[in-house]
Amino acid sequence: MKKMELHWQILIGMILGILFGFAMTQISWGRGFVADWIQPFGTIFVKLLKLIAIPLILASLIKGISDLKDISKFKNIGLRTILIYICTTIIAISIGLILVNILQPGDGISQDTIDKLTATYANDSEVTSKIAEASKQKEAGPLSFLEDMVPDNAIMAMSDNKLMLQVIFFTIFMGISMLLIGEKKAKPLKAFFDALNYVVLKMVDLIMLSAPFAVFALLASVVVSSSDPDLLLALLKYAGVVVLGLFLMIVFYAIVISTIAKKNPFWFLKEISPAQLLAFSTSSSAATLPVTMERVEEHIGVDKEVSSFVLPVGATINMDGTSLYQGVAAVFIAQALDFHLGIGAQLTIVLTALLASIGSAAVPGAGMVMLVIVLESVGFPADKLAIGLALIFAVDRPLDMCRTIVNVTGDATVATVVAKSVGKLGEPHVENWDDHLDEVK
Ligand code: DAS
Repeated sequence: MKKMELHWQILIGMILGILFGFAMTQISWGRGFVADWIQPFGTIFVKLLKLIAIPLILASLIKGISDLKDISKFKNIGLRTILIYICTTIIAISIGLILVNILQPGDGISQDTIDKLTATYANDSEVTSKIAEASKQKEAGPLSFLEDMVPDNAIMAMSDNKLMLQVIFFTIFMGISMLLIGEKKAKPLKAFFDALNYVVLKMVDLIMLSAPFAVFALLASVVVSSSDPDLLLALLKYAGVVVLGLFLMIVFYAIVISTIAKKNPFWFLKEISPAQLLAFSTSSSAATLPVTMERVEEHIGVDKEVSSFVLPVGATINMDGTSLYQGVAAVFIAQALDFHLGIGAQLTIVLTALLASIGSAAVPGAGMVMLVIVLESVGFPADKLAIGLALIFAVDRPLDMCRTIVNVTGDATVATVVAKSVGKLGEPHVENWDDHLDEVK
């Protein structure tokens, strides 16, 4: 009997996890049981994926650059990638601002609901820590993100996923230097990274064998930790505007895949669906990166020369879902707290949300930290920041899961478009995931 395709296995794991989570909320000891005995398996899975993200970036980026015949092609890929990333992020923020101004989810929020949300979350340690983290980032200078990109210790940089940009910087520097010393001298090092690349991709396969069970644990944990339903209901319109905007971004990507990459958009979305489902389950682009790379290279047919640069860079600086969310959340909070935002302020939001999404780390909840910077950029009163974040905190985790899907889908779309534009979009190498897994047996 043909084995079930991976994305169906993951989807079933997610659905069972959600049902199990709800069942556990009906039992007095249920929440504790999930936290103590189920959640750790989800945490271990996310840690395993993050564990191999850095070696994978190192190996595939070195291979991608050292396979190039000349540097100019790499400059070409790099320039196109950054430009297209900026364009998709600006489109995402604009969609968010248009929707939130038309649908006005912040109007009509009762003062009673605001007071209840404030009382519940304004002093929550997560809310206050995000404000503190944002003000720390704000103190840094305008070019701090450039300074942060250069590691002063390559090994240390590889020890922390948040420093992924530093690993990318170091790897590009090393890859270009390998090109410059000539093929003969670089041969042993190139052979090492080629082998490392195969090993790490095999590790992705092995880790993914546990994906259905891991997403069961992750989703059960999210359900048991969710906020009380009536607060969720009060924020339903706001959450609906964000989800509608995210859905429109997926439609936008589908149009781009069809018209520019000349590929069937439904086929494209199906082939990257395991990465999207993991993005949803883990809320982390960094953790999902190894799977995104494997799907884009082997199931879409994007050459490693492109994917090995575009995807790791995208996971750190291209967060279309997050930037759309920041546009909607900033205006929603202003509407709910009667803080008027003119068109000038909203254009400022476009710029700061673009920079904020570049600065957001590819980890759960990062987008909310950068939201503080977006709010401060339009003069939002500092003493109301905690209230503002409290208004959206109850639904932030499920929205983080949704926006991370869009972040990952945007990266995969841009990788496909860039590959098409430089003639590096071939045919998929693996018929389906089963062929991959059979190799693992
Ligand atoms: N969870 C982040 C990511 O990994 C996005 C966010 O927090 O907005 O993409």
